[in-house]
Amino acid sequence: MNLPEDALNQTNTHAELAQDHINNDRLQEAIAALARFGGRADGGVARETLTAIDLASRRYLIEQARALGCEVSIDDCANLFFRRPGNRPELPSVLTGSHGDTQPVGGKLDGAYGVLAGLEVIAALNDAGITTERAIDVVAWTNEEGSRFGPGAMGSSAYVESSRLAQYRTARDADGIFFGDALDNALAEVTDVPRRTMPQPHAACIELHIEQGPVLERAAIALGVVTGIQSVRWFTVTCTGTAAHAGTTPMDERGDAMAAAVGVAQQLYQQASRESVHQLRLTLGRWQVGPNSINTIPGRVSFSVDMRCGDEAVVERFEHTLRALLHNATWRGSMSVERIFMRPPTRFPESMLTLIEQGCTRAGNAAPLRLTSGAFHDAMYLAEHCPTAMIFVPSKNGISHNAAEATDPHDLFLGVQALAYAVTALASR
Ligand code: HGY
Ligand code: MN
Ligand code: MN
Repeated sequence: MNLPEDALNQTNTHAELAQDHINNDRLQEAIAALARFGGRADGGVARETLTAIDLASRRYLIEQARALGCEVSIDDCANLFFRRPGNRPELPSVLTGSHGDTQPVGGKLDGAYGVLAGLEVIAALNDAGITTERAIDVVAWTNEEGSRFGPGAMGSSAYVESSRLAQYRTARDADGIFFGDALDNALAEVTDVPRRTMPQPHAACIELHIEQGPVLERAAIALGVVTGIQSVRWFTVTCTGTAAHAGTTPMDERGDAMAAAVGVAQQLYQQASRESVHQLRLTLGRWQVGPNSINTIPGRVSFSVDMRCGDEAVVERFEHTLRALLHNATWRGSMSVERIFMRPPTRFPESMLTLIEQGCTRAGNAAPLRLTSGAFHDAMYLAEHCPTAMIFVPSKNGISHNAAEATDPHDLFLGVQALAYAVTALASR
């Protein structure tokens, strides 16, 4: 959209003013305050989606947003929206934010940083006395992590395609609780918050997030312009044998499900090392053993498979290898595999990358680095809904999904400044 000269000047002025009104002390206090919801003695955060702690943190965010003058609403997947109205309500809003839930042992920043950054941008616009043309929506997505209920990014994927929600409602956590029941319970807690239809049109979406990897830190560059997100697939592999006595059953007469599962796991790691040249990443993060007794031969073992790669052909080949392994297995038990999550690579549009680069360069007074995200994010679904992009800040030692997750406070500040510039420019058009 080509703006007349004076409108273009006002856009840039507003973007620069918003950037310059970001308040670092307020930002750091907000990060510390939200981290208290599920705060751990080791400095990490345990706030899995739709737990009582997550619901309490949501109530806190609602209060913070209302204190900033935002209109708060919630949709059928309990995605929370904090809206700062614009001059022209008929125009699609600009969306920013991230997820509020964490890993079972997570950090203060994964997800939370992006939500709080959006609220800080609104506070800066309030301080600067700026009214944008378009409304700005800050979102806290439900269940991005997918660790309590699989798959990941449930809230954002249901937002862009609401037919997904029915299936998601049947997901169960380790205690057998249905996502649908946890969702209904969460919605019942916020009867003071109007329900919002999903999806809604948006002019653009920008998600600010920590990198969760080592690239920016090794390059000694404070801001990253994310060009896309690599492919991801999740599976559950189940080996079913025969539970039996550990002391009386001869080794050659066992239906040992653990022996079978470990054999498959070893072959998967060998395949992954053959594909490591393509940067394939394999994680077998969750194992369930039945009956899980020290002196009973495991009768049932299931384990999760998380595989990622920038090259979809590599992931496709790996899935084929996995399925062939199970099909050709020769042992007295049975093996099965279920794919529970699949997302091809995401690419963000150049027009958004250029705008993000402007905001990063002005904030950091240095050129940002372009990189692909190794982690998945809600932005991978919003990218199919509206022009979308992401901004990264470095993670210390590249660590995340760990209590030690941390980012230099000044880098956190620069990231929000870059976000303020880009969101305000988009909302002023
Ligand atoms: O697993 C992921 O990539 C995201 O951090 N949940
Ligand atoms: Mn995240
Ligand atoms: Mn995460």
